Amino acid sequence: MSRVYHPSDYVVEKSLLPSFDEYKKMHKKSIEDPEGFWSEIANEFYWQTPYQPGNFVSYNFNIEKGNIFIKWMEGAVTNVCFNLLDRNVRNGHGDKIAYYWEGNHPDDYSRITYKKLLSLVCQFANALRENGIRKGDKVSIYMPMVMETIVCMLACARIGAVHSVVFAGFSCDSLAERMSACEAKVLVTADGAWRGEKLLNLKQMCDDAMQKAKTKFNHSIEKCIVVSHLKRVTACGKLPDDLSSMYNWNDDVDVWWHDFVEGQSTICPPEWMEAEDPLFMLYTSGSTGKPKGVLHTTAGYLLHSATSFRYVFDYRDKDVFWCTADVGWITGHTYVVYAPLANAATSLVFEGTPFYPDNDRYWSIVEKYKVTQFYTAPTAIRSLMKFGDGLVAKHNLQSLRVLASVGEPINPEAWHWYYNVIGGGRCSISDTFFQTETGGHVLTPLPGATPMKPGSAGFPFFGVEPALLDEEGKIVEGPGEGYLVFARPWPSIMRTLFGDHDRFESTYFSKFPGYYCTGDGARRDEDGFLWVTGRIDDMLNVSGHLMSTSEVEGVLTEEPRVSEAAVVSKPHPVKGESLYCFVILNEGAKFDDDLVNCLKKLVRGRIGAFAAPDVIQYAPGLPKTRSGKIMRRILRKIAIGDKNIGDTSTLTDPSIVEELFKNRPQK
Ligand code: 6R9
Repeated sequence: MSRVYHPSDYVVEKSLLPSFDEYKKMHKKSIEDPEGFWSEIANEFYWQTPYQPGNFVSYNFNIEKGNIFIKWMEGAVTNVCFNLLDRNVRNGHGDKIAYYWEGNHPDDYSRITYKKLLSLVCQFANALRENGIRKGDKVSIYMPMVMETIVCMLACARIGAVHSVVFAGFSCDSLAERMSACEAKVLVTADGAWRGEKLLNLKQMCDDAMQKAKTKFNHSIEKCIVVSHLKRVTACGKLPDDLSSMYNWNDDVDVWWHDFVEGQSTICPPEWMEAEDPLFMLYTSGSTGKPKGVLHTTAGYLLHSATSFRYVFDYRDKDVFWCTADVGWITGHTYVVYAPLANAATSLVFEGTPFYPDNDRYWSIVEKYKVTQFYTAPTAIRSLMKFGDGLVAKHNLQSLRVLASVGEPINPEAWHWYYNVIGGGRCSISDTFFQTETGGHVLTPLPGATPMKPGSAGFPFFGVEPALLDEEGKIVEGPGEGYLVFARPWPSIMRTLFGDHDRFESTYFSKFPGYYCTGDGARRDEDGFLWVTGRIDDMLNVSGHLMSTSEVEGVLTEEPRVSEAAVVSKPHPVKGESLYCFVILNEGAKFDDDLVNCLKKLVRGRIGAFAAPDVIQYAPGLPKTRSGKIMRRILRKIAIGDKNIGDTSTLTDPSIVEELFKNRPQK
């Protein structure tokens, strides 16, 4: 029964794509003639060796016919950093602002032009080269949202090193695991950073991670490059008088960023890269076992990220684009770093939180910089909605034209608030569905062109051919629900999981031969709109952070008092989902507040603060089938207190269900 919203005249007037018919025509061309469609876009970029016509894309998506592979523009040679910076400077954008930087404290801000960014990138790239970093070497990045983070990523791209950014909210265990898995030679970090009034001891986390990497994974970091950040920003809480007491310093490994780049030339010849050479990898949680190193390559990622940015945000010259995502996520990689720069855009990088110094920080930033496109996550929208409309009304948000959302399904209530209160009923909303694995948007409305329904991610982006499949792999035509899959590659789909092509094939291509399987479910309505309904594997999405239930269960059972654990997702009004954990105890162990607190702390420490469980429930046993499988469907019902649990006849001990209902913590 959802209403259709058509793009307002305000958006349509000068839109790059002013009608739905125009979208359909372009989408059709992108499917029928990928080479014709994408080569036109490729022509805007610089190629050291141009692509060979006729060989634009080759792939195998069918595991029954052999190995899965995807290649775009084979034979072409280029450098992504050169296209983002040198090309734009040569085209007259040297003095254009690439980024406004807004610090955690409102008194801290700066800006940087394309020309200046290029020279900083070259200096850092030269320093990396001087220290022996070459094409194919891996660089881990554990940083706050500061300019050096972007400089470092682009410097890697310039010399062909492969960066692996680890979100600075991850624990030192997670960092140790990720930097060892990618065999990083270098780790780049900062001494610390403020998030609101909270001090993040980043260097100390890196010290612990380097130690763990050595003892647990036998992996050593050659150089740890540290940005001296705390001294140059306003302290938002207590700081030790002697900053050096916050961390260890090992002269053999640690070096300050400013010393590292000292005396380096601002000119650095790029490493010319093959179209399918790796650009970066980014770790994401897998439903079982270790995190997956999603690998993206050069030419295809450049094409798709640049194109999606242009159309999905309807970016125009003089616009100020703001994506609030941290660069530790794919959204930050693509839509804070690579895509805006590929379009010579001006964008904003924000270091802080929406709640500091006040709950209207986002709106005051929109007003201060006259932001035209604002891109955030439903969890942020929901948490800001709670403070009412008054805080929004204090600010002039007239500059906004396009609003966008990413990370999880946006509930219609939040959508309407975003549309009416933030967008004043005048802006388009792009509900962008994508994944670390897809590199860029794959389902999304396009401002000016696509009608919108609150909560629907709309239609496929150019080059993307979605399908819904039932459990048997049969295509669901017309209205219906099923597994969301894609029938062909678009340029920025991942190419492999680093070091584990078998896992790549089995995770994404084995369930339905011939298709890339997203792991999400989706519904198509009678008007053809697609609605992503959420994960269908054992994954949780808490405030847009993906994690697997088995990952959390593994941590819970590390506690000696716990013998078995089962984790399910429980709907949460702000976070979208939250963790509800059942634990079975070892003989003689007691379930008390101490245990609950220990377990919560353990999960925070092992995975990250965002993973902290909301509820831990004592379980005398778990509902299991005769084959020993935990029936999570029933646990999810217990978590929400819904006694309507359906058939329990396959359980070995149905009485356990009643006991678990009785045991629910009273909160
Ligand atoms: C970009 C990003 C991917 C998972 C994805 C899905 C969920 C992302 C969504 C959405 C509904 C949207 N997701 N965007 N669900 N509507 N607009 O978040 O990447 O961290 O890899 O997560 O997030 O479940 O499969 P990533």
